Amino acid sequence: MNETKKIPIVTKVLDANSRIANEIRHLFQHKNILAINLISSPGSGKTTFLETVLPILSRHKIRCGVIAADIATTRDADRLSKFEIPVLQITTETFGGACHLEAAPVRQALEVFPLDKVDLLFIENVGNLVCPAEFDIGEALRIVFLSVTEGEDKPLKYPLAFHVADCAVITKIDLIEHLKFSKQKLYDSIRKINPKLVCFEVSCFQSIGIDQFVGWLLQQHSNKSELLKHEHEHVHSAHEHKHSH
Ligand SMILES: Nc1nc2c(ncn2[C@@H]2O[C@H](COP(=O)(O)OP(=O)(O)O)[C@@H](O)[C@H]2O)c(=O)[nH]1
Ligand SMILES: [Mg+2]
Repeated sequence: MNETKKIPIVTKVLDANSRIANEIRHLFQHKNILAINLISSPGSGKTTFLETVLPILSRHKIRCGVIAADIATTRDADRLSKFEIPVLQITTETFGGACHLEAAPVRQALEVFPLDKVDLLFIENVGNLVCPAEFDIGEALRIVFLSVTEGEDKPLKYPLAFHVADCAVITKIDLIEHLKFSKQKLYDSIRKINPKLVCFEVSCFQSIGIDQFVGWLLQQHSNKSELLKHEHEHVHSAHEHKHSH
């Protein structure tokens, strides 16, 4: 191996977040849990989406759990508590009000989370399209949400979130007729950042695109053993990108 290739590896080993994230990843491997990090700006519809897909996944006999992260409230966990699945809220206020999840609070949450009761764990990150994209939390998949009301240029403005995602869910598609929103421009933006990104257009209010998404997710779940073997291939690029705070 030549010298130039060694440097990023050393950086990664020394990076505390990556180290904890890898511990978490090994825990998920050991427990055979597919963990999915949900990233978006506030209000793009992550919790509503979970409220929509959780009952469907339960009918497919997938045992789900949710860790929801918020700066100050437990509102999302409260909304999800009706499903009788393990739900835990992290309020980052305790960790200095961070605008994103880091691996350390996730590891702490996992110490008390009933991991033996879940096959699939959704981790709803703090609403923010910038910082959450930079932190590996040991997940196997990342989903970025973008509601049509946010505008079709957001993938270009927040490239990292789209670059590190495995799937994009375009939400509130029922509102598109009220907006000047060009799907063509959206997909042009997405393709510039991440040509392979799997995209779904959904409306939770009108049940559009939900079955297609669930189909994809079930496929990922059945391929879990393969997904859990890999380190997140985007970890590196995320950490090369300097955190601005
Ligand atoms: N029109 C429409 N509104 C939605 C849809 N999904 C969520 N919303 C609304 O968007 C707002 C924010 O949703 P929420 O799930 O709390 O977003 P989060 O902050 O990303 O978790 C709420 O007022 C929802 O009712 C949808 O499919 N269509
Ligand atoms: Mg939410």
